[in-house]
Amino acid sequence: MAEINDWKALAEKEVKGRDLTWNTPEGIPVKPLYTAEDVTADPGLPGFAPFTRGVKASMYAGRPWTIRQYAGFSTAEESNAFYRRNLAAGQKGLSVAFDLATHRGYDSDHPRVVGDVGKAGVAIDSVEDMKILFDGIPLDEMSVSMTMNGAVIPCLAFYIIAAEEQGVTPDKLTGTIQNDILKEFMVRNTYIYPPEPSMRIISDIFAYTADNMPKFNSISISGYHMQEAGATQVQELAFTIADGMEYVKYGVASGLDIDKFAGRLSFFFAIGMNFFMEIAKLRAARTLWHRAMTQLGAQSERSKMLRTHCQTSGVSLQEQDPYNNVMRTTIEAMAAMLGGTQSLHTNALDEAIALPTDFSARIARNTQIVIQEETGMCNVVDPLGGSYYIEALTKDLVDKAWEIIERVESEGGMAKAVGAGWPKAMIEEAAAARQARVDKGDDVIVGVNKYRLAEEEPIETLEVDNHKVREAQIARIKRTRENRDEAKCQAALKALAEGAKAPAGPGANMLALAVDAARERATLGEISDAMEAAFGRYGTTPTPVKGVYGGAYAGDSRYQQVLNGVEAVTTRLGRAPKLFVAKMGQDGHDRGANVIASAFSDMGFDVVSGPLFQTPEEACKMALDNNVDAVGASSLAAGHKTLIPELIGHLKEAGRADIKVVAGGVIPPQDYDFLKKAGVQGIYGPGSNVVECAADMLRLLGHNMPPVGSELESAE
Ligand code: MLC
Ligand code: 5AD
Repeated sequence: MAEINDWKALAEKEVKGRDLTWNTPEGIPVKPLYTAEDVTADPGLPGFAPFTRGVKASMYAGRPWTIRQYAGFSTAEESNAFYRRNLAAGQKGLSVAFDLATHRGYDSDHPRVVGDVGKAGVAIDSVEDMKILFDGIPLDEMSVSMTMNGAVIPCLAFYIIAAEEQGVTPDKLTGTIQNDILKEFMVRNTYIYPPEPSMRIISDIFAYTADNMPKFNSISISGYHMQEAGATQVQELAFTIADGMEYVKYGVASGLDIDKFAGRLSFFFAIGMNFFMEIAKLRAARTLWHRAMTQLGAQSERSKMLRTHCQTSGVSLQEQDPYNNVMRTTIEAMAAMLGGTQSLHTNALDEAIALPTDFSARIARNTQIVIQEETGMCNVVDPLGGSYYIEALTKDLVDKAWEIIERVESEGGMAKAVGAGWPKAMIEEAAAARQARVDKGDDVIVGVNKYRLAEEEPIETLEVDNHKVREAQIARIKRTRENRDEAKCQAALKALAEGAKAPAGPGANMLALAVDAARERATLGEISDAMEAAFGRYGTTPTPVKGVYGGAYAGDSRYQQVLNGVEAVTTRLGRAPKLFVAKMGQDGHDRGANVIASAFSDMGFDVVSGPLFQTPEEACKMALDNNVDAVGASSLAAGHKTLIPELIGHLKEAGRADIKVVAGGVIPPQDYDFLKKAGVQGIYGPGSNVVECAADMLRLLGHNMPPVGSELESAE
């Protein structure tokens, strides 16, 4: 029989000595062949510790994963109708997407959220909306996930009361609340309060659900958003497990018995295009959590069992040639199920353009149904168990992630690390490096940086009439306030405000007090304000990384042309051209804004990064105060048609129509004309090459930028 050295010799001969090792972004050298020698330990059996091969003995052969599509838009009525259509067509569990106003604790009538109401999710202002959202959906039968972190207290309270008024007691509720604030401070940015009180809220929810809602998952510890923000799989794994450990430590410190709440902690991971790495990641996550929980003193095996939801990767999907996204999502869905997920959302093909339509949602849902019902893939548990490559990769990921977890632990845990900022910086570096690889064509994206179509047919997308939704919501808030017993409502809000000022403890459980206020029809904004009075509101300014993007481009001729261009403009102006990267509205997706800020700064622009959540007026003021040449408005949550024209209006009023405004992010091509008429001078969707964006910016600033592919040299 041939030996490994024989194989090596033969393979080397075939490729004439070329090194076939693939160095992944996680820093894992992947060899072209794995053999029994690479497998150092038996992974055990599914249903048994450390659950590497799955949390259930029978896995999908016994019960397939839950098809749980994340959705929500416009009003509660429209989202309810959408849910019902999807359930009738084979979806199994619900998952609510709230709009950004709701996430950030503002009622729909608040002046800061004019562009956000009903846009990226459903608007929920009080228990009245929550009741409509689940109208005709029995909450003792349907498991419901709610992605809510900032305004977690009012939303969970509304849910409990909506169920109560359906005649369903809390002990019957099954589902999950995201309730994961640490990753909000790191990457997702829909926090409201500072870290300390935010962690208290989480412990309060653990305590309340452990006592009253034993079937409800009290948290969904999420790595998803880290990968979306650019994290490698090792970073996603490490920081998510470390976040979980931190929550457990807080729960224990607040007086809870670890085994009383740990069995209801759940997880959430992204599944991107690195197929085998993603499968191994889920296996590694289960192994790591078992190790971590053993270390933290859990006794029950249930407490050490990592159960997870997965979502295919949003950032892996493209605006260009969008039907390719169906294939991408299929590959990712297969990785999630081969990794052993409990629940799955598959993204729609129009991900990079707008929210799903009935059509795109159907294809996304059917991707899972086809795998479950047509392929026979569910009949065998952990079918890749024992694959030399998968087992070796699982171990590599466990080891690499554990190194980072040990660093976090040695520095006092994840809350401290988040405060210190290094995990976020690490993720942003990985994001800038990825962007450079894509822009240079080292990482191929079909239809974007390779095989790009000369012309694209527009596809039909969902549009939400934000003004109409806002008016309807405002009318319902008014009716709710008119019909409630004002004295009772105010008394409940007062008790909540006092509880927030008091030290944490059984009489001051935020969720218990908010449930009382929700029953009296207090609104989301009122409940949030009552807590804000004690806790304050949190805000930060981004600090983009430097040198990573530029470093990857050393020696590239087109990049050099841009550097020359920036130099020429600098000489002409007597200072570097100044770009203000603005984030307006309640949209906290800042990967794009940070990547642009890093890359432009590496190219020699003077970049001002605005804080998150500005109003157009505040953004205008910042542009004027800094005397910038251009504003780049980054928008990923559909507020662009309201917010960007308003900004341009304010600049004009201030007599500074000369300041150029460009826009980037998730902007449907159908909106380009509208924005251009409003004065936007450049629009950059997902998949835009950042070096070419900079070249365009130089043109806007009056520089005669040579076309792509021309000789190096440029004249001002
Ligand atoms: C499962 N069960 C079995 C079985 N398989 N019993 C016997 N044999 C088998 N083979 C049992 C389970 O033990 C469980 O009961 C019950 O069936 C349900 O199964 P589950 O596996 O727990 O599934 P589910 O209820 O769907 O819960 C999955 C979860 C949960 C634990 C991961 O937390 C969840 O649904 N999360 C979804 C989170 C989500 O949708 N997030 C969206 C984020 S979007 P028991 O009694 O053991 O519980 C987002 C985007 C953004 O964040 O940024 O806006
Ligand atoms: N409806 C459906 N999917 C949504 N997502 C976010 N909001 C919604 C919504 N309202 C999905 C997208 C996005 C990810 C964070 O969640 O896939 O990339």
